[in-house]
Amino acid sequence: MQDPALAPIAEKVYAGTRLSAEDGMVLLQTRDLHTLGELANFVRRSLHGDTAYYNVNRHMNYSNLCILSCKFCEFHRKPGQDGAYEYSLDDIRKQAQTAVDSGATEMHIVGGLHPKLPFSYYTDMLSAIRETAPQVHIKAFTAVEIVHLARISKRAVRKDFAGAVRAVFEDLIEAGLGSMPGGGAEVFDDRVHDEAFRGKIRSDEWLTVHRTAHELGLFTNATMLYGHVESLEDRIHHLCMLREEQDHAIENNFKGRFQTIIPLPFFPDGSELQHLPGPSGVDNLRMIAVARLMLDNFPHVKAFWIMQTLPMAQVMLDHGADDIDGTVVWYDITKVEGTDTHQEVTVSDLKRAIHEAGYTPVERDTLYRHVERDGAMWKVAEDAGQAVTA
Ligand code: V47
Repeated sequence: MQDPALAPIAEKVYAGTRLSAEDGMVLLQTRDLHTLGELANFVRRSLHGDTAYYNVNRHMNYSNLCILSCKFCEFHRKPGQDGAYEYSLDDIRKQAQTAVDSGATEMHIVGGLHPKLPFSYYTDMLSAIRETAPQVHIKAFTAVEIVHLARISKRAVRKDFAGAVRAVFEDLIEAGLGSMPGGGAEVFDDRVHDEAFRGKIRSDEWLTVHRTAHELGLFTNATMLYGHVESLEDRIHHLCMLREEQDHAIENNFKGRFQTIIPLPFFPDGSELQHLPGPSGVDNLRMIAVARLMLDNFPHVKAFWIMQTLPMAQVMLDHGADDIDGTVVWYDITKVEGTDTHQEVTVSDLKRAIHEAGYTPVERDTLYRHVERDGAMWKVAEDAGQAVTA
């Protein structure tokens, strides 16, 4: 061990003791990446052995029109602006059919906060997908979209925020919603919020939306967008808040929980923050490891290969990550610098990458149940329960 400051933290990790925010700060600043990776790998291997998960999914961004103008986001457009679009129900049905044809187990659906579309558009969207692709799991709408839907469906958001959100979820679940993605969390800090994404919901609202989803039995994910105007303290605070929220779900026996943390490296290009350098490879590796070590009650850590790149995701499997996400991706929100916005790899590419990194590839569905596949045909393995609960 090169950094003696890591010794007491290592003791805690091997004893299964929860790390403090101060420990998190030491981990984020150490130059001893080797020991950091080793500790994260210890936790990752005790939860998942040599399994590395991937899935077969399709992303659909139904519209890029957005009433917000977050500085880090280069996806949003205003009405009439070049490149603005929105999908019709027919477009959505076609996307659902493509998901079926490509053997996807999941559609991951998010969009901007559209200025005009009525609430019925969203429930019709889910119903249309349900009809066209009954087997495909619908993971849709970030917390900020859910709040937008509560507002446009004229629910009493101001008077009873949680009640309004609950009512929206009930309608969406009835129309086919299966779970929630982790987007829109950014970094839970008011200064960063006001500087980089003013107008978006704040941390307490983001967490209330996820809490309500968990109460209703929905599994959700959580992200952290880092490498922009936040401080290292902000990152640790963000992780601690997520950990607390997960404690709450566990203590209250909610049927739903957070499944995975997805650290998202900020890509400056095309955004209003493009003067910033964005995080380095070392920072990305460190963030995955620290997320694994701090979030002792999250079963999974996802190295989203689209944003991390596949070679980095391979290395991350040894630094705390157990999941690299999907194969067939149609993604505009999160483009990787210098590449096409539509990323696609085959199952064989992902399996090869995982094998090469020394792990056993396991296809999962959205809820981390193992999947048995024959080409585009698939089923959840008979012995597949919820894979791991941390
Ligand atoms: O919410 C926006 C982020 C998120 C930029 O739940 C940016 O399984 C980097 O949430 N640079 C969307 N990131 C992606 C997301 C996600 C991805 C994969 C899996 C899951 C899951 C969720 O992308 C947004 C925002 O935080 N983002 N702009 C940018 N310039």
